[in-house]
Amino acid sequence: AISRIQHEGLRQRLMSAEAAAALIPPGAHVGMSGFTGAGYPKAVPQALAARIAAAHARGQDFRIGLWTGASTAPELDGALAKVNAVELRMPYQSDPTGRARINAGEMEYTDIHLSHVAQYVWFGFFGKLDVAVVEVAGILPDGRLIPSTSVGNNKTWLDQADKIILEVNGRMPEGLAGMHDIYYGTALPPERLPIPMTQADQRIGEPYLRCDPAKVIAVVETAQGDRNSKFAEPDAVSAAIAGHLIEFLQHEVKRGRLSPRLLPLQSGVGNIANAVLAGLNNGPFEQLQAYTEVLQDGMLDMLASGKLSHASATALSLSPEAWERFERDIDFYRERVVLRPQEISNHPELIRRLGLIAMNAMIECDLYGNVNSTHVMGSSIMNGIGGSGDFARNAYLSIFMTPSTAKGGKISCLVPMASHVDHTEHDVQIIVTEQGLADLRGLSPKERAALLIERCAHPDYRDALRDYFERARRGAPGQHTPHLLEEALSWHTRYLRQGDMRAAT
Ligand code: 0RQ
Repeated sequence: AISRIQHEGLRQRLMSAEAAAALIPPGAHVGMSGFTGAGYPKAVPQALAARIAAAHARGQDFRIGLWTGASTAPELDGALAKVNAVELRMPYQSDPTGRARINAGEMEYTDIHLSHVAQYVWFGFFGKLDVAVVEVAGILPDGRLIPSTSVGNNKTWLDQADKIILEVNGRMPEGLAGMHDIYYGTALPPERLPIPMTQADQRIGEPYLRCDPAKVIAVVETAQGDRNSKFAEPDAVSAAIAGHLIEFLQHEVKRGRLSPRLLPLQSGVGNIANAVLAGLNNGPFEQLQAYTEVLQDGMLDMLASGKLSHASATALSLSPEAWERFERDIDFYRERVVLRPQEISNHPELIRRLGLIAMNAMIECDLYGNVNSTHVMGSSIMNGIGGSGDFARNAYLSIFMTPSTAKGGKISCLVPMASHVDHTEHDVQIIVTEQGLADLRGLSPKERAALLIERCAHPDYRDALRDYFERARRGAPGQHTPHLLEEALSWHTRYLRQGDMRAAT
C-alpha cells in the first residue's frame, strides 16, 4: 500500500480517518469528491459524522457546508445527514436520509446545474472553500494525484481549498492511471478562451490532478470499493420507451438529419436510460460515440461489443458485475474511456459544438412541453437537476423520457401544468413514454398539447387531458398557451387530497 503514496513528504502526513476528521472545523465549507456513487471518500466523512454526533450530544453546534460533484453514497451523504451534520448541501443528492432532511426543512439545499458549480466557486458565489476531502488512486513522487473513479469537481476543490485531506484508496485499480483528462485551461472572464475540443474522444489536458503538497494536512489510507448499485433488468415499460426512441433515431437517419453513426450520446442515469442503451446495443447503429456525464452498465456493454467506439464521462456508475468486468479489462477500457472534470463533461460550449443527443428521465411534463425533473407535487425535492439542464438546453436533440404514469397508475406524468419547471418548453424537443413518442420540434404550444395527449398520455388519463385542453381552448383569456389557472394544478391537489390523480368515480 505504501507504494501508492510515492511522495515522501505526504507519506509523513499519514494518519487515521479520526485524526483527519478532527482537522475539519465547525462551519467549514467542505468540498468532497464523489459523483453518482463513484470516487467518494470512504472513511473521513464517517469519522466526521461521529465527531459531529459527539459534539451535538454535548450540546455544541457543529455543522458544515457540504459540496460535492454529484450524489455520493451512504458512507458520505447518508452518514452526515443521519447526524444532521449538514447546514447546506450542493449541488446534487439522492440519499434517502438527506432527501428526508431537506424535505422536512432541516437541511438547506441549493440545486444547481452541474457545469456551473466549479465556476461559481471560482467566482466566489458560495464563499471560501475551506477544506477539500478527495479520494485518489495514488500519489506520484512529485505530489500529483492519480484520480479515482470520478473526477467531478476535484480539480476545483484542490485548487480552491485552503487545506486538503487525501484518501488514498488501495482498492482502486492501478490501471486507472492514464484514463483521466484534466483540463487546466479554464480562465475566468474576461480572460476566457475557447476550449480546444472538437471531437468527443479528444484529450486536451493532463492525466493527473495537480496538488500543492503544502496544503495537504492529512493523508488517509482506505481499501473499500465504490457503492456500485445494481440496475433493474429492463422491464416492458422501459423496453417500449427504448423501442420508440430507436425507431425515431432510424427515422432521423432516413430523413438525412442524422448520419448512421448518429451524434455523441448523452444518457442520464437510471433504469430507463440503461434500457435505452441496451436497445442501442442490439440496434442498427454502428461506431457510436458517447459524450456524457456518467458511464453506466449499458455503455460498458456497448464498448465491449464494439457498438460504441469510445466514451467520455466524468464518472463511472457501475453495478457490481459490470465493475468486475471493468477492472478485469481495464487496459481495453483505458483506450476507449476518458474521465474529465464535470465542468468539461457538461460544458455548454462543448455540448453545442459536438451536437449531442441528450436523453434524460423526468418526473412529469405538461401539455406544452415544460419538464419537471426534480420535484414531487410542487414542493418536495427528489434528487436535483444534475446535468440534465446543461445538456437539454445545448444539445442537438433534447429528449425526455418517463413512464406515462407513476405510483401504480395513481399519478399521470403528463399533467395540465407542471408543478415545477426545470426545463422550459424552449429546451425540450422530444417526449417519450411507453405509449409513444411526441416530436415537438417546430410546433406551437397548442400543436404540442394535441400531439402529447395522443402520443404520450396513458389511456386512463387521455380523456381528462383532452377535456382540460378543449375547455382551456374555449375559456382561457389567451389562446397562445391556453390554461384554466384555477384548475391547472388541480390534478396535483387531488393527488395530495385523495392519493390518486384520477377523479373519484
Ligand atoms: O419513486 O421509487 O418512491 O416510487 O420518482 O422514478 O421511474 O424509478 O425513474 O430512477 O429514472 O428517476 C427524474 C427522478 C427519474 C431522475 C428522475 C417517482 C417514482 C420513483 C424515480 P419511488 P423512476 P428514475 C444526468 C441526468 C434529474 C437529474 C438528471 C433524476 C422516483 O432521472 O433525478 O436528469 N433526474 N440527471 O415513483 C411523483 C411523478 C413521478 C414520481 C416518477 N410524476 N410524480 N413521483 N416518480 N414520476 C445524471 C446526473 O445528473 C447525475
